Amino acid sequence: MAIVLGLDSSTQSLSAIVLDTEAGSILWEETVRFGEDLPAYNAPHGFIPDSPSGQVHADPMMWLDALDLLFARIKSQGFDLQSIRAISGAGQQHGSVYLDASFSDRLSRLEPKELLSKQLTSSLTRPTSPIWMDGTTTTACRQIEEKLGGPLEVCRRSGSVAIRRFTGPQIRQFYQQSPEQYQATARIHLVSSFLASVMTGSSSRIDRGDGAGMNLMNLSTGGWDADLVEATAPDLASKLPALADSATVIGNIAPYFVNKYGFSEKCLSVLWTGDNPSSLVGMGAAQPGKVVISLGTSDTLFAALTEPLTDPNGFGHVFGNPWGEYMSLVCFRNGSLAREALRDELSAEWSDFEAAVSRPPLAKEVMLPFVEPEITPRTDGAGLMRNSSSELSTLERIRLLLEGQFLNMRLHSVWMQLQPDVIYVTGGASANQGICQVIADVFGAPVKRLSVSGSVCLGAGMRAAEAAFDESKQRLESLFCPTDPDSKIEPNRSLSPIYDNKLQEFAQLVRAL
Ligand code: ADP
Ligand code: XUL
Repeated sequence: MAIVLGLDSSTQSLSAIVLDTEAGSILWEETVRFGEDLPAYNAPHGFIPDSPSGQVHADPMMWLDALDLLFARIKSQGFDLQSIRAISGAGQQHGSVYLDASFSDRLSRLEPKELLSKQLTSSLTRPTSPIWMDGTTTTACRQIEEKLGGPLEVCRRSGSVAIRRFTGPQIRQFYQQSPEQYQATARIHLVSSFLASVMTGSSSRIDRGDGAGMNLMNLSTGGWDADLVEATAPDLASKLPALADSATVIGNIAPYFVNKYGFSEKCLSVLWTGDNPSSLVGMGAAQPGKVVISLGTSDTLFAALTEPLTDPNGFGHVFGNPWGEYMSLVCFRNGSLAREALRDELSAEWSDFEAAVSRPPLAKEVMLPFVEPEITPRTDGAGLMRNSSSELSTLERIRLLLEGQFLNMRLHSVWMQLQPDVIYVTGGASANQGICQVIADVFGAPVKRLSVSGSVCLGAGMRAAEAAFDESKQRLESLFCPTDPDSKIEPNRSLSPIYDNKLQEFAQLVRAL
């Protein structure tokens, strides 16, 4: 039984949770918001704004400054970081960091008097990191699929057709557009393995759960797929870290953190995973049976699987499950930022999203919720399309947007063959009752939250305890993943026929795009 730290480097923030796994309690929570707390990076939502069309990158040095700021804050508020015995973390999936041969050496002699960013920035061969919101790699995707013999073959091997935000197509595009920098690159890390490397002071391996989001890993062997790697870029095999099981202890924490923030030199560092696989663990959903909807910057729906079931339509994914076999996932780019955009356009508040469900739905109206380019279905700028032009009130517009988001989710998760008795929700927007009510009504299933919010961070802490000290998964789940007894939201079943009709109407609008 131990004190462990879980970290979550997500799109918009870096969060920490400290768990006491003996008492079953949370000792500390802290968040650094990239936009507010690191304004010098001029990234209000964690990514670089006003980039060329479709390009979404972030500054990896911002993630390092967030680490320094996070630990400085926790220390200055009096929490004794020496008590922590193991750390793990999770990163936003698919994003990649490009480093030259000096990276390992610099990691091994990090100087506590300087910031991490100052000491590691010269190792970057690509100054910014493409993240999951980037949609610029259509050509690279097509080329990889052609070389492999088509999208279905890429999907059969890697669990997904070639996907624009996935790391392989991003690497191919970098090699094609910047061959010299590509050649100077000795290591390509995911966000998760990059931050794990920094925390450990040596280049980390990649967890198979997160590695499955690259279009480079072979799901059935659990290793890099030689044909996919070759089709992606020359010499890529030598630039990729090895893959490893999620429960791998990769070393002790780097001396930098011991000397600067007072961590124990015996503190163990456990491999990091992706944010969605980590959330699966933190929601207590690593065994098949629970369906989770995560409402963060992206909206995702996911569930554990024992067999890799792939999406015949090419939108869904199979990732590794850190505490099981596989997980299926479908991801939507128009999540919280689309809700924020409509909120701001209407000069509304989140309380209006709560109030939007207080009146009956408009039975015949549907809205496509694509404020921004969408991943599922792939569309670059459909906007908020509707099937009518009638005048709407503010609350009606909000409700239609929410219905559109969750009709889209229902439509694109049919392939998972799930029939949830309960849907478990997490992520920033899951605090909103109105949003949860629309989910319950559209899916016709009750919605519940867990007592501990922040399932990505929680999952990282639980993984650290299991991997470093062999603590029982069942015990960790029973301690940290109980449902909040007051949170159950029942669906209004009388609305089910209306939403069944709306789903047909919605599917037609999508087909016409
Ligand atoms: P990520 O982990 O991807 O950075 P979070 O899970 O922290 O994202 O969620 C952040 C989002 O939650 C914000 O962009 C915001 O739009 C949304 N959010 C926060 N509070 C509410 C609320 N009360 N109602 C609706 N959305 C909310
Ligand atoms: C999943 C995906 C996003 C990111 C950021 O495929 O792209 O959910 O992991 O959260």
